[in-house]
Amino acid sequence: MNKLKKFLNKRAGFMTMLVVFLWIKTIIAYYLDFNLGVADPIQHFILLINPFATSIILLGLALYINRPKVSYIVMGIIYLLESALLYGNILYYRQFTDFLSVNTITGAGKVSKGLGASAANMANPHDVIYLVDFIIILVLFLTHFIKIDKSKFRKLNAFAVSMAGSMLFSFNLMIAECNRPQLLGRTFDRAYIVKYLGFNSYLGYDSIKTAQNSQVRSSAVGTDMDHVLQYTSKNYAAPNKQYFGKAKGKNIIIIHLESFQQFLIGMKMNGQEVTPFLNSLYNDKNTIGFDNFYHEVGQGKTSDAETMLESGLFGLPEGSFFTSLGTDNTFQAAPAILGQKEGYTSAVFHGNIGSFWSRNDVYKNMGYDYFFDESYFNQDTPNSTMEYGLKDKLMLSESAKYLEQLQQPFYAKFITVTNHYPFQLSEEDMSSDNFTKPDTDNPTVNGYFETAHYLDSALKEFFQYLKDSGIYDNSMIVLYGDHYGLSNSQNPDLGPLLGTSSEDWNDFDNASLQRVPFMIHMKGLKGGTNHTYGGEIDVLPTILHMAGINTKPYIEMGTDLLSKDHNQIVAFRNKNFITPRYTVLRNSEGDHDVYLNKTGELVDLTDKPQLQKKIKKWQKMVNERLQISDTVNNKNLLRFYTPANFTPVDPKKYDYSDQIQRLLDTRSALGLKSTSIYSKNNDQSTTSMYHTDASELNGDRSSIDSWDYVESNNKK
Ligand code: GP9
Ligand code: MN
Repeated sequence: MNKLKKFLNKRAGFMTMLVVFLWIKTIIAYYLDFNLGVADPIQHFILLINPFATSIILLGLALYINRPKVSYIVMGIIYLLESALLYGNILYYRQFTDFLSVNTITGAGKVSKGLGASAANMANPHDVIYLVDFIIILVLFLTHFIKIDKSKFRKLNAFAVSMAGSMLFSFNLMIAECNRPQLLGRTFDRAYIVKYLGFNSYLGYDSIKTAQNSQVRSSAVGTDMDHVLQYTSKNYAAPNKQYFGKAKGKNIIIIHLESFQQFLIGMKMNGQEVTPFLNSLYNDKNTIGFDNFYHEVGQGKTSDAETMLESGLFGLPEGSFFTSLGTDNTFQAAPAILGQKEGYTSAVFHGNIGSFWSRNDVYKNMGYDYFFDESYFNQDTPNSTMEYGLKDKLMLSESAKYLEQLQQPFYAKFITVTNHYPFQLSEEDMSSDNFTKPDTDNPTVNGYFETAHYLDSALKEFFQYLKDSGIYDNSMIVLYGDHYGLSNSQNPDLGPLLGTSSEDWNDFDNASLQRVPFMIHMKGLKGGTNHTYGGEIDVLPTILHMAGINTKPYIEMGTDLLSKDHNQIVAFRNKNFITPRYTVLRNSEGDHDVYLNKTGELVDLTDKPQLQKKIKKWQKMVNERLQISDTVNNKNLLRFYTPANFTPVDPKKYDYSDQIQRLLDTRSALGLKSTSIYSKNNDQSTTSMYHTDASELNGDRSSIDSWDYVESNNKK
């Protein structure tokens, strides 16, 4: 006891006690109050150590102060602020399942909901745990168990403490990066940064980002839009009369095929089709199936695909647009346009946590009426979820009970996840039709075919339901692959399955594999395979034209794929590009490697000055396109521009926390005028028309059809 007393009466000893107290509180909060999805032992370990580094660095700052009393007071203030940040996050998380960012704390953000009065209602009896330390410290001082250490604290020692903190931080960052590569580069989820690096680092990181953003923004002026408007009007492609308005007034169902590449379409494995249902859909006479359609995502992967498809602008050169700017930017996106022009109700269905890619904020800016994230789905069934959320068969089948309540016409997006890296299915989900995956030495490659096969089977069930419930007859269904599933490093192992040896595999082959499916399917649509070159950036004008909406007033970087004026130069996010004839990639020296698409051979440019000139011209066009998009996004220029007859979206009007009640209220308020499938079906549910062989359910739908689970969750 005496030893302890002696130790605590030293300045460093007192600081150690504060570090330990903060650590205990944070760990309790991690496990008791937050749902951080800690999966493996390494993640538990990271969680246990991550509060140390930054609290040592921060509290250690007080050690540099000479005057003992001041040093203790400053240390106390830092401790108080740290505790407040922790408890503030706890309260905030209880209400919003999210963490405090700089914008939420200062109340500056557009969708930010500050810690208002309601936060106080979020207090819990067990919160006393977070006060105990203060009582202990107070008692220790009052009883003179601890006194202020009057001796001098050497600067060198203070520096040693800072160094120790910094080294610990580097170690923490290193194992975090090993466990989750590109943690800070992609910043997919605030919860991930907190889980790996703690609250202080998250707030520090967020402050840097926020400061950078606001600097770029504050320099922007309304006239910056002039150049952008000139560009979009010059590059506008008028709709094709044959298709314009063909889907007017119909429901639009967007199906996001996770990591799904075009090469899977039509492919056979051991004599069996990998994706029999999608193959039949692709070849259906009512489907326009594109075979030269490319994904154009950057580090923001799924979120970049969503950005392009719905906002008509590219993702960013680094990181994810959704997480870095999407929570604050002004959008003129598909849900709002369709809602305002044609009265669409919009909704997203996705079996992952709502904060992933900051979707719960970005969707509000886009004007999405509903967002059914994982909390709206029953996850209690054993084995129902994987790393990125609920398995597709469960998510799609459970969505039916919400879909049937939406007022028609609806714009509904379904984001699948099961076909996501590492492409591992559990034993029970392996196909009952004995699909045998390939047997290469690379388990990721092999698994990819199996999860794709699963996704295909999930979609088959979904389509059958759409048909049986009658939704199909009145809907346009759009399917797209968001990005590659197998990365360039895996591709050589895939080569032999595609008829190219691993040794001969090259950059042209990698670029060709960036093709993803894009299909538009609608009863009565004149379909066929369309060889037009295009990419994700072109989807928004294509769909809006199908819906009969004039896209001229909107800032869209792509052009309608069905238009005679469509621009067929496909720009990748890294500025490489593809034309109908050539694939143009910059090599490590910064020169262009030009391949002929037809044969894949490298073109010798030395005696082809004409072609050289053309390449330069195309490159300039590609750069301009990407750069204009980046300027609009970085400077948040759409806040200065409102398209004719468009009302800016007010994100504060959207709330995804009590959607069940909202669906019910809307239905009863409309009475006989309600247009939902449920109402049209004489107030009868259609969920029994959904048949799934999802193994987790054992044929019993009761758990997913009932609203009880969600309602009880809602009230929590
Ligand atoms: C998770 C999912 C995956 O919600 O959308 O995102 P990704 O890793 O493909 O970008
Ligand atoms: Mn994805």
